[in-house]
Amino acid sequence: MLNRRNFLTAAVGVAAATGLAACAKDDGGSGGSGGSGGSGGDKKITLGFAQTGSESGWRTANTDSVKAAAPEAGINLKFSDAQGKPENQISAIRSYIAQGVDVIAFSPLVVKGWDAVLKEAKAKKIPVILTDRSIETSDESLYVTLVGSDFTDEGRRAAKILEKVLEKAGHKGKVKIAQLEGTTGAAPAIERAKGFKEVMDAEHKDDWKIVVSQSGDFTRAGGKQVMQAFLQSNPDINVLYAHNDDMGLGAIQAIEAAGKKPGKDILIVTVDGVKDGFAAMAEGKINAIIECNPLLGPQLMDVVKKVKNGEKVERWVKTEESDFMQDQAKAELPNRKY
Ligand code: GYE
Repeated sequence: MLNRRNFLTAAVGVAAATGLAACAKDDGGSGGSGGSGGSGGDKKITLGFAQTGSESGWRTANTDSVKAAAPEAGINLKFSDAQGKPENQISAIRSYIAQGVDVIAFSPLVVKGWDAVLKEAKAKKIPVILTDRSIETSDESLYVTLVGSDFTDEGRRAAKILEKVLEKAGHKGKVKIAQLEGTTGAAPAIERAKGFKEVMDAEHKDDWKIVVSQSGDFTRAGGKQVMQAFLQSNPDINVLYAHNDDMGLGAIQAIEAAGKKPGKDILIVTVDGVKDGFAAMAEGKINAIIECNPLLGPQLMDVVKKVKNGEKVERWVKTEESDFMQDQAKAELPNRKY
């Protein structure tokens, strides 16, 4: 029952990637010299990483993974946390450019607004790697590759697993869905909504309807607050699709406070698969989880080295993931690494 997928992909832009990497600076930031794991020459690679913030359990696991993988790979890491503000991320990237780091990686908070700063990086010949989230740009040469998940597919998988959840619950009648969206303008929010809608429109036009949909900003507090409002405006909701576990967990509190049973009166599908999500699923409060793997650190360091050495990298390095139904939760919980 696990739908897993792994990948490969499109080699578009490899020329741009290698072009950038070939002229990357090698006056390696403040990293000291003689790093053990730097595979190109004897200078340690310095990587500037601009994180989104610490909005969720997923993000904490992602940050820990990046911080642990850098020293293991012999990479000198400069890390910054933008606290949910794109302007902070832009300043962090600018500061990495000023410091002359070898490579910049970042998880773009939102899809738009990066061209100016990325042009500055390009002018200094510093290659940029996107991790986790993608951007919208008219100039594909502004980044080398994206290391992260296929969020549109996660949305499709969420809709497909909801079919199984409804069947298992013996649900009859209209499916009235509340959607808790991620951060407005962020790739995972846009694409998880899009993939879900695609399947819904193609296969369930007559019986499924998203009756309310709003951003809970990927946080527990946001999920709770928005779900409270949903329950007041639409007390007949019978399904919740939350773009991440944390918002789902916040919503569970709101559902219980309203005297309803999460996982029964309201069937719940979330995305991520963090431990707290699995614990709630083991208690019967979440019905299915679409995994989104945050442990991108080792893969990212690998790509950083390749880019720095002028090796070819795929335009999109996708992450391997699984789907889980409630009856798998108890067995899987002890295996969760994040
Ligand atoms: O699903 C959510 C986090 O970009 C994939 O961001 C990431 C998302 C993740 O805050 O929990």
